[in-house]
Amino acid sequence: MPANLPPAYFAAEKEYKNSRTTPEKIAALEEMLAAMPHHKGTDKLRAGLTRKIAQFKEQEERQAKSKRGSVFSIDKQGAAQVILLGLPNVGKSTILTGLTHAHSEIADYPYTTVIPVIGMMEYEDIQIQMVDLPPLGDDIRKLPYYNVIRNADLLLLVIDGSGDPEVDLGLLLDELEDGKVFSMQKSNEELPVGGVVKKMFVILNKCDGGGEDMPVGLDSFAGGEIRCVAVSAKEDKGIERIRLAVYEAVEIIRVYTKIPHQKPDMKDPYVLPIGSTVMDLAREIHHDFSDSLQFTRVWGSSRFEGQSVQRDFVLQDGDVVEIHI
Ligand SMILES: Nc1nc2c(ncn2[C@@H]2O[C@H](COP(=O)(O)OP(=O)(O)OP(=O)(O)O)[C@@H](O)[C@H]2O)c(=O)[nH]1
Ligand SMILES: [Mg+2]
Repeated sequence: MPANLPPAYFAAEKEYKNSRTTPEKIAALEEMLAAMPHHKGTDKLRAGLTRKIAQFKEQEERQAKSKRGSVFSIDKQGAAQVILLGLPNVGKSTILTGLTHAHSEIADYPYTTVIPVIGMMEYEDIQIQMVDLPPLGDDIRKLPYYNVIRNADLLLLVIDGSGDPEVDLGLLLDELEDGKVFSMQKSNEELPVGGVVKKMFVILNKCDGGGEDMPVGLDSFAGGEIRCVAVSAKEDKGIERIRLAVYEAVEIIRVYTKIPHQKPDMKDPYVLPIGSTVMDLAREIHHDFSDSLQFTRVWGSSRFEGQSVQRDFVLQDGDVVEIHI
């Protein structure tokens, strides 16, 4: 029996052929199905379309699932990766918004942030990656949440300063310990199998109305175990202290390079861990450089400007280096 298909069917079929994405394909197939008259001659065609729609929907679901997983695998960018984490509603997203140009939804109800939100924080001439994580909650270990935490260079534990900070910090540290993540105080001998030690400090948020009297910078907190920065993200107070404290805590230096007889490039510094040597810098610039390195001159931390230094010379933040190969 002939199918006798109407023009609307062929228009939808054309749309289907031109469609690129899975949702577009599903929409076009559904239009084809809707335009198809109901009679014996179309039964086979109808069954075929229904099957195709089901296959594409399955594919769409698979794609959505893999996307949900991948939001928790965050490539490092910039000089360091820093994670904002804490209990719900403590102001993590407000802090991210204050420190970066990123937009993270802020609301007065808990569990607002559902996937990590990433922003870049400027510190003088470098950029540091900040990640606003969904709050710690009951089902957190089901998520690949701890992969993000274990991979980070620094954790910022955000605590509500208007509540009971000591109790909340205890909860947070217990939660992290359950995920085998420990603060620097844990010595290596005490570490359980699979345990990692992370640099971390506390941001005591919601210290509103502090003005100039607000506790200055990094006061000791929780028995002096973990350093603390008091801020009011809502009133935009203390945010600059976070910037500086993060820079200090990630323990990096910026080193500038110069070509002989030219002015140094003071724009894009090389970022290296504290304690790095001239040799480490040479390797960072190009892996072959370390073999062919002849001599190096340094301006800044060496005793004489432009002094020639050895390969194992330990560089300082702000040094200008001229490498001769
Ligand atoms: N009083 C006061 N309120 C603040 C401060 N910082 C943030 N808030 C408020 O606290 C509420 C929660 O802020 P968010 O930034 O969404 O908190 P969050 O930790 O990201 O919340 P979740 O994503 O749900 O975990 C909002 O109503 C903010 O306006 C602050 O310094 N003082
Ligand atoms: Mg949030």
